[in-house]
Amino acid sequence: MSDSSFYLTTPIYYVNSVPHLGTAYTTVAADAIARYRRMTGHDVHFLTGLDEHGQKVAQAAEEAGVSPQEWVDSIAPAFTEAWGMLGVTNDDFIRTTEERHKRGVQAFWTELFDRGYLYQGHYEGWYCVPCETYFSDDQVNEHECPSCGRDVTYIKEDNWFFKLSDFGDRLLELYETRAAEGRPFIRPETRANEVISFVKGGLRDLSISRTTFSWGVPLPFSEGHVTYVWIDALLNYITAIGYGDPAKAAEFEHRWPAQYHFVGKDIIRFHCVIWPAMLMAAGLEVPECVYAHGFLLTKGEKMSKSKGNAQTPASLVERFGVDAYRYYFLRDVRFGEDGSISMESMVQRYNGDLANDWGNLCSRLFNMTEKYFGGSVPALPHGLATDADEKMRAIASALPQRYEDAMADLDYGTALEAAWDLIKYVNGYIENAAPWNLAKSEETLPRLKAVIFNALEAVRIAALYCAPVMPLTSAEVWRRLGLGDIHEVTDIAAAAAWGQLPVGNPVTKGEPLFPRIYEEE
Ligand code: ME8
Repeated sequence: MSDSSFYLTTPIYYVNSVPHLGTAYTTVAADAIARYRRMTGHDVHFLTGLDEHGQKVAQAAEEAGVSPQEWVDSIAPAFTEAWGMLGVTNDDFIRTTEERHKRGVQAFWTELFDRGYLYQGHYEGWYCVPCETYFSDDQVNEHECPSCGRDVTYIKEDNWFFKLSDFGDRLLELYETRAAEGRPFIRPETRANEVISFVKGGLRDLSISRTTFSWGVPLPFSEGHVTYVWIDALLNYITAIGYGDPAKAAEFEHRWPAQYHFVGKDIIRFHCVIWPAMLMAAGLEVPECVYAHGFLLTKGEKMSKSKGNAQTPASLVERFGVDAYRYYFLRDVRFGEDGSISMESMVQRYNGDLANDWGNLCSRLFNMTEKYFGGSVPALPHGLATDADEKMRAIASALPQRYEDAMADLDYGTALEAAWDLIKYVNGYIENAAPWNLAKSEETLPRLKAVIFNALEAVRIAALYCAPVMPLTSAEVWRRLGLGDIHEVTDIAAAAAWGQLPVGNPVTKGEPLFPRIYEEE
């Protein structure tokens, strides 16, 4: 990985249903980081995609009376469309049925085979098709999957195994040394204990192939075996950036290891135990960090396809708009922890933070600029700075570091709060300065100019720091301030330095950014 390379990924989602608020949550959170890191000058590569193999897909296709490929092809567009609608700026979209992926998976198996980490054996035990997970007798109670509660099946197969049990000590050492170095492999760190005790409990070798169906990537050295779907899926993180393709060796070298794998806490063991062990076995570096966030809950329950309470993002976007959607989930749910979501809290956030604080500030201010200065940025008179002006500059100057610290911690709420401190201050500043009174006399004209200039400048800066989460409205605020494309900013801290709003720039009023929503609508 080169210094500026910043590779981040989401899980690749199962194609057994369309995107819902849960899968959108991980994807939007990753997008906000990708956008922010582009604005801090990083060479970002943001990957998402689809997990298209496995027994579950094969069964779903059979029930639908189509081939598995036809089945996955019919669902894939729902994901690309949903991510497009949510303003997700992934640089690549991998589907595990693509040739580049299959080639990479086979290259990986050849490598592990040559290194002596694979052997043939017999598997007998439980399997949950919806979770695509193996379970031992002691994990299964009354034929129920310990993870999703649905029925498990008993399978007996001659499979290939990966010597996962060889890696317990090396994994524990990884968790420990990384934590000691202050760059934990598993985050939030509160989740590490669960993984550590699982590894300490002793790892069993892992069955990595299936023989009773054929919908998967064939093992290159053993006919009739297809790759176990989870292993197939994990490899997407390297096949997408060129692993196994000699023509892409330089790209792989540049991008790998990933900075972040964003996942939900449901799939932490796959990512924090099996995945790093696979990489170690292949002689590859492990990622910088696996971040396992919490669940979105509705009425106290995990939102999921299997519970039937999964909602699609479209209806919320229709009502609130894309930016408010993104804002709500990142502002109201503490990343890393479970969070309850509801229509009431969404309306409240929308009306309070977005319509009242941010949207209203822009409307009032742009209106006043038009009214008092014919819609052009007034010059800031020299030597008239008041304490209130100084304080605003101080809040604005502290914003870049506060925001950076919070985003480095993936603490979106605190990052947004830092931006909101500025927005709220400007609202109070305008209220106290009362430009409508200053406009009444020639004598107070210089002060009026100063107040409007300072407030516009603060809004310019606030828009920069809203942009990773609310890209559309931030771009619009910059347009209304007569500025260039906010998405082209590659040094956000330098762009946020005070005093860069060009005097005389045309300022336009425009429609309200966040029209108020009434509960009964
Ligand atoms: O597990 N709250 O795919 P999947 C928050 N294909 N996030 C949620 C959520 C909720 N209620 N529900 C789902 C798979 N998610 C595998 C991944 S990766 C190599 C293979 C998010 O479609 C969260 O990120 O079941 C979770 O980990 C993921 O969707 C599961 O997606």
